[in-house]
Amino acid sequence: MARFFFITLAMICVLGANGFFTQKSTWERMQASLEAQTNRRKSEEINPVLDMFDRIPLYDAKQSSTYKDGVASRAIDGNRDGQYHSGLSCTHTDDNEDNVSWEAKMKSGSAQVAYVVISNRLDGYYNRINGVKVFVDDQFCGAVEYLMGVENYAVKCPPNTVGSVVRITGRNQVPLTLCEVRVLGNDSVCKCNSDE
Ligand SMILES: [Ca+2]
Repeated sequence: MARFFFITLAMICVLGANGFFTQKSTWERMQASLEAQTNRRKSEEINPVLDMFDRIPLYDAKQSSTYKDGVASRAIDGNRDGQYHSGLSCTHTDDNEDNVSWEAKMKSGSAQVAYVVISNRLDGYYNRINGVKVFVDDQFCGAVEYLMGVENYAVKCPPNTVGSVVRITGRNQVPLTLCEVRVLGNDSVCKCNSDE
């Protein structure tokens, strides 16, 4: 009888502990989901502001290296699909590279830039985008701070930022993946190459 009692007690302890850890992981998942929703909402709040600007067309995209088929032009193909393998619309530089960078020229020759919006990949490796820096010519606009659940990062440039090349630099030893880069502002500053 005593043996049965101890076996039953042991089973209750095991099941109880299992339930505790299951509840904990459920709680953590709920917290992560809530954080992602909050972050997504914050990023969407800025959308009406972005709608006030024109999208500056880009061309001649280049990057410091290319991993397999993740060519630089994918960041300006008009497709924000963040599924790297099925979407075929995100760039990818080599692994283990320093001085990682991507850049493209503005079709208008020069433009006044308000925001540079980067669409992140959505099938993993999300935080590779953290710390990525955005420049317009030599003007530093800002760096991306990765937030769970956020797909699009709007980096604001200082007032009156004018330039002809948008350049994005990554972190050493971390591949740079950009699913889309949109430059928002006013391209009426200069129509030097408007026939392209
Ligand atoms: Ca794309």
